[in-house]
Order: sequence, then structure tokens, then C-alpha cells
Amino acid sequence: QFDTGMSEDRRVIVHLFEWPFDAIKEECKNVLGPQKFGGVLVAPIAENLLVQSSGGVRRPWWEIYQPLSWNIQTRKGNEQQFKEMVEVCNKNNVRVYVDAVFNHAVGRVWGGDSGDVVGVGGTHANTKTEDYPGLGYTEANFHKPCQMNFNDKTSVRYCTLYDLTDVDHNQGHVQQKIASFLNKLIDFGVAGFRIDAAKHMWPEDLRKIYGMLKNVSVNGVPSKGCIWMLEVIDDNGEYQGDYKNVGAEYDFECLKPITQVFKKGESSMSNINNCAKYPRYLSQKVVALTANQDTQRGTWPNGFSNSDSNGIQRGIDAFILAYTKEIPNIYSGYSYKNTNSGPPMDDSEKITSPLNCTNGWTCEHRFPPHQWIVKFFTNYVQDAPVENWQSNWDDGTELQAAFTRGKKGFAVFNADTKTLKHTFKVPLSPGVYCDLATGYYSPEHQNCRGTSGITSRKVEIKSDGTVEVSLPGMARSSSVNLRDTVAE
Ligand code: LM2
Ligand code: CA
Repeated sequence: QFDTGMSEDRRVIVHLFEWPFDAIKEECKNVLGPQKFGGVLVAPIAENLLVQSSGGVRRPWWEIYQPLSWNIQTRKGNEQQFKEMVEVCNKNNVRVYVDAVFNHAVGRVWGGDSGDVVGVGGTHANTKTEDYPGLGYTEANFHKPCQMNFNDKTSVRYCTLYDLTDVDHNQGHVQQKIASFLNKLIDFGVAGFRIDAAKHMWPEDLRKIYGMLKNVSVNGVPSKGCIWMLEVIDDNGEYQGDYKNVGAEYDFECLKPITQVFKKGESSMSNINNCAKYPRYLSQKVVALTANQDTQRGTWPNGFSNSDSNGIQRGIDAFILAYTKEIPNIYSGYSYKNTNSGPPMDDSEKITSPLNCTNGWTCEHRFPPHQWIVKFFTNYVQDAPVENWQSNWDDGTELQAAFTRGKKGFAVFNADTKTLKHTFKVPLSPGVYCDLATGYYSPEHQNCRGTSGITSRKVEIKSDGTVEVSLPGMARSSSVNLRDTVAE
């Protein structure tokens, strides 16, 4: 359940939310592969309900969470394009993970009086009689509709999320249908899945389905099993342990204190340090997500109105990338006027190409310092422990922190509005280092220069191990300072 299948020198996942398959294919070749990303998470790929408009918004993004057939057919592309994408990504050492939606099917409200609904590929279903021929489900394969009570686990798993028709995973027929869809993707070379709404399904049913999956083999190399990233939002800790041995924990907990520090300037850096004692309770493996389509729009826990309009998300991403020992999962989306807005599209409702990062595509994963910190993390500090944690030092504040990754890297974060000026003592060997938040070390040129002529700040660690740091305050925007270990 825990094998990401990534090549050894890679670990970072990027969620390219609603990127079309053809564009992801190019991104794997030109950016993700060379930049050492380990994997890409793709938004749901199964044919979904066609929502012409809702509340005045054309083609809202969330139609993808209402499946009605197993055909690979969405606005992102078709099966052939998907297959090609997986092949090219794998060739470039980037694994593909798919957001899998199988807790439910299209919601009841969409069928109106007749119950008839149609998907983006032309497949019909009837939400009234609960006939979903494209999924192979009839009324007998669903739970009876009921109002979900979030304080009762049985209700959370049995009842209806929004008004989405809830699937009964205890049935062999249902397990078979889901497993054969996932196995088809595994045959294409997919290395894992995000399990949407995992908390709303019984762990033993999920375990059974997992047991029916084939072994993943990428580029002819077998891995121990595909990774399941379980979306279990566990605010009060009552799901602790339930999903152990079912999959990897998709971590939301640390987003709360991190958001408080970076976005609100409240709380303190030591709360982040405390929340991040990996691994925690759900499983041995933790995927540390920095944001997703829900946190970006919702009030919990990030509530960003737009994609990194102010750099705060950048600070959060950088912190998790610099700090985590687990699998960082960053999010790359698009800006929007309405929280329902779908991805940038043209007049024929085709998704526009994100490759130039125009039209509203925000391409967070291509921003500095993202690229450089991914390198910092993957190339240098991946397995080095977080040490020498400091926050709230004499002339500092609770919104400033510094730590080292073993003797390999040193990171300083300033989430305060005040400038940080401090002399640290670090166990790194003396020398001149490159500040990876402003550029990166280029082995070819033996200097702190990145591509496009960006020169990073140089930082000196003196012979007594001290280093003087000056970092401007945030105006609630990011100011991150990272250094790698490669002295000039
Ligand atoms: C998830 N994880 O467990 C996704 O991360 C989240 O984005 C999904 O909700 C949710 N579970 C279901 O897969 C989104 C979106 C909802 C939207 C649903 C279904 O946040 O707003 O609900 O997808 O498309 C929409 C309407 C809602 C309506 C519902 C069902 O917004 O008003 O409820 O469809 O008809 C009556
Ligand atoms: Ca359920």
C-alpha cells in the first residue's frame, strides 16, 4: 500500500489539477522529469456528469466528482491520450497517480423529474431509478439514501455525501467493478491512486478492493504494490487507526497550524514543528499535502481565495518541502473569479493549454522557489533529519524559525512582518553557499546561477560555524531562505 514506485532519487508529487492529458505529457518531458519531480497526481479521469451551468457558472470544476461510467473520457482527454501521457511520464521518471472517485455516483438532484442524466461522453444514467449502466450498477448496488450525521461513523460511511448516490462496497459485484477499472489503469502504468472520500467507505471494504489489484510494474520494473493516498479528514482524531494497513495517510492536520502561521500571522512556528512528528497515526506513510482544490477554495483549513495571489501558499509549500521527511504533495491550479469556476476554457468549452502558464493557469510548481526547493529536498536533504530547530530566539519572534537537515542543509523562515536579523550557529561546514530560495546551485557552472540568468544570493558560513541572516518581513507574503550544502 505504501510503495510510490518512484525512482530512488525522487519524492515530490505535484497535483496538476484539471490539466489536460496532452499538457501533462509535455510537462513530464520538459519540466517534471528534468526538475526531479517524482510523480504527478491527475484529477478524476472517469466520464462524469455534464454540468452545463450551475449558479451561473459554466462547467463547474466539481462535475468531475460525479462519475457515471468507467470510460476514460473527460474534458482532460480520452483513453488514448491518457495512455500516451502515462507512457511518456514513466519514461521521464515521473509516476502517475489518479484521483479515484468510487464512493458515489452522480447525485439525485441532477436528474429532475425523469431522473435522466447524461455524461460528458454521452453515457446516460437514471438517478431516480438508480440505473447507472456505464458503471454497471443498479439500485441494488447502492445504500438507501439517508441524511449524514458527521458524529456517527456508520452514518458517515453509509449515508449520502451531498446528494451523491452512495455505493455499497460490501458487494462482490461492486468490488469487482472498481478493481477492474483500477487494474486497467495499472496495466497502463499508473502507480497509485488518491482515494476520494475514503473516510466515507468502510476500511475492510477498501482493504478487500486493494487486495484485488495487480502488482504495479513500471518500465518493466515491478514494485511492491501501488500506493493508495487515503483522503481521510480527521478533525477530532476519531478515525485514528481505522485505515492502518489500508493505505497512506493523506495529511491534512499540519495544514491548520501552517496556515495560521503563514496566512494569519497567528499561532507559532513551534506548533508546526509539533504537528509534523511523522509518521503519525493512520499509517506508516504520510503524504504531506500543501493544498488541494478544496482547501484552496474552502474555509477549511487554508481558505485561499485564489491561487497564490500573495505568495502565502508559496511560503507554505516551501516550508513543507524543506521540513518534511515524508512525501510532499504540492498543488498547481488556476485562478478563478467564482469558487465554482472550472479550469480556464475556450468558447467551445475546451480546456485551454496550461503550458504557457497564461489564461489563468498559475503553474505554482514552476515558480521560484518551488523548483529550487524541490531540488534542495530531493538532491540533498531527503533523508537527513530535521535538527537544530529554533524559534522564538532573543531577537526573534514566534513566527520565525530555523532548522537544519542534518549537516546537509539549513533553512530559515520568516512569517512575520518584521525583518529577521540573526546570527545562527549551524553544523554545516564553513564555506559559501547558494540560497536556494532565490536561485540554485548549478554544478555545470560551479556557481549559484540558475537557468534564465537568475543568480541566487550567496550566504557564507564562517569558520566558527556562524552565519548571519537577514530576511525581510512578509507583508503576509513569502520570504523563504534555503541553502544547499554545495560550497563554491
Ligand atoms: C471530495 N473528497 O472527499 C473532494 O475532494 C471534493 O472536492 C468533492 O466535492 C467531494 N469529495 C465529493 O467527491 C466536490 C465539490 C462539491 C460538489 C461535489 C460533487 O466540493 O461542491 O457538489 O464535488 O460534484 C456538487 C454541488 C452540491 C450538490 C452536489 C451533488 O456543489 O451543491 O449537492 O454536487 O449534487 C446537492
Ligand atoms: Ca459511502
